[in-house]
Amino acid sequence: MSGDGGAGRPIPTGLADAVAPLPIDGVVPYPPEVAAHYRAAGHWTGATLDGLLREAAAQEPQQVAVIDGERALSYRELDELAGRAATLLAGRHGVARGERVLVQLPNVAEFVLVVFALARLGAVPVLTLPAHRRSDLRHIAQTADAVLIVTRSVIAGFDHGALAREVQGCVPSVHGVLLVDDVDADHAASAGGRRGAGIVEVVRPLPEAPTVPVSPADVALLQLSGGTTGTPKLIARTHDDYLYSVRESARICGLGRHSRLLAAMPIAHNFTMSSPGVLGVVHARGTLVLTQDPSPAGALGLVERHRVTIVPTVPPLVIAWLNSAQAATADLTSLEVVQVGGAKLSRSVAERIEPAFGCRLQQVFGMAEGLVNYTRLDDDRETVLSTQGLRISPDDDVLVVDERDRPVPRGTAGALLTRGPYTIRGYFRAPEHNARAFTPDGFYRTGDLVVEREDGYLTVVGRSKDQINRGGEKIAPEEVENALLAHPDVHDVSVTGAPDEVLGERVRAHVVLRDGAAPPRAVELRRFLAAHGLATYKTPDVFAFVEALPATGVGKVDRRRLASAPSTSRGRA
Ligand code: OOB
Repeated sequence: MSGDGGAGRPIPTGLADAVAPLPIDGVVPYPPEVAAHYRAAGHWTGATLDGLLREAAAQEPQQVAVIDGERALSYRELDELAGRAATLLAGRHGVARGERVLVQLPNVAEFVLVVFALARLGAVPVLTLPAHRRSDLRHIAQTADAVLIVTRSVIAGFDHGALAREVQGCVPSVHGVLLVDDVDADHAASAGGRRGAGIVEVVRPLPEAPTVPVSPADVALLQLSGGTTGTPKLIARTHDDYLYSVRESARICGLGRHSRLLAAMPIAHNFTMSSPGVLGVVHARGTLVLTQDPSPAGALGLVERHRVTIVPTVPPLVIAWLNSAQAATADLTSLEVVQVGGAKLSRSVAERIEPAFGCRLQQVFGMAEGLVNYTRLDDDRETVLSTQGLRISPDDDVLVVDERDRPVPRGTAGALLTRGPYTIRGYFRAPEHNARAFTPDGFYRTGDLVVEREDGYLTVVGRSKDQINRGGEKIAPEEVENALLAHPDVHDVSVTGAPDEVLGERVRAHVVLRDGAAPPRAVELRRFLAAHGLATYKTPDVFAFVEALPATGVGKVDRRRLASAPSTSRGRA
């Protein structure tokens, strides 16, 4: 290990220079005395996202940071490229400290590069999923006042360049689109740029941008909430709070320099980013293996090829791997931990994981809003199979309450409320929603029903929020209903979850047609919803045409009755 980072550069401390936090309107701050406690307790260390990479590059310049297909980037290369990409972002797109940039990228090295390039400028990535479409993106870009959209021309056969331009066209704050695989698409004529050149190639000759000093209390990135209303909510995570959860997650999951984490789930998701995920790997100076192909052959093939040690999954993904031929044939001896989270893992599936993969199972119950629970690697078998783990921090306040917010006895099911050193105090620019989603003393109402053991371990037993969890993908019924109501033949609609063995839940739409309208075919309705800009994963799996929607005593739609109704209708046609 070289003392000067191997490049004559001083070793950065990872600690932000003392600059005042940037007030970003709409961020709900931690109360000052609470923040002081988190600092005094050593949870908040003053480290920043940029410092995280700088330090890794200084201490382990040669270590491979990212493997993406046949490409590999060392920590030094990643750090230098991030600095050069920052020069491009600042110089050509005018991106400055505190500004929000919408990032929509698949699991490719450019995602990591762009996130760290933005961090160098003190700019704020807004992490969207490739599956998001116009309706979500427009709302997110508007709420965040995003100045730029960074994406790729095509992801999984879909024209994201066109989508980004469409969003740019309807959101005035967005003044540019940067395609990482065709950087000069916008500038081909004016600047004489060459079409089709990727960001790595284009930025190579550029000088590295210096680090823009930020405050560790600044927003590091914006995550998306699964949402329970018609529009997604934005979650502003600060450097201090996010990196605390990252460091502790890396420790709890046993990450070290030897660790190789396979990102087969969407990389922008909070689980893949921080639990311990991408950032945990950088913290531990391990290696990140990226793939856009989560199939058993693709993913388990990479485990074998790159000697992967840890892999985050959601239940349907791990079920597909368990049921595959590769589970028996691939050499999985390098695996130490298979993490499963995002949705409830059934006991029967949980029991199969350790024998099939020859490694530890770790259950992860987390949320982009903050709180993450893990079963620990040395927990007994019963705990690992039957609980969703224990909170990260002794300062995570966990309350299990009845419908009047009174604590229930241990061992009794109740609603989970939480606050703590890495849990937000309110969504970004959503004061009305915050009044409902947070208690007056700052607890987040998770909407999850849990049972807490004497020792603090939680088991998720249900949900009180209006949300569908489709194998870890979160869907707000209201958003799907609003989209369907725009259809000329639809008079009324209610969207619920329907039980599914693999996904946990599927999306079912109960549709009342206008008088005289013939039931449209499921494919037509799906096409309509796609044209409406609804994300594909939110599109109903099943449409049920009903005469009327059942009502509760107070005249609201009786979702519970609908949810338990047998499935009578058209599936994915
Ligand atoms: C993770 O984050 P989100 O924001 O996509 O979703 C959070 C919600 C939780 O409130 C809960 O309803 C559900 O997803 N959930 C689980 C679960 N993990 C998450 N429900 C049952 N069992 C589990 N193990 O999903 C997320 C964020 C960080 C790490 C892991 C997952």
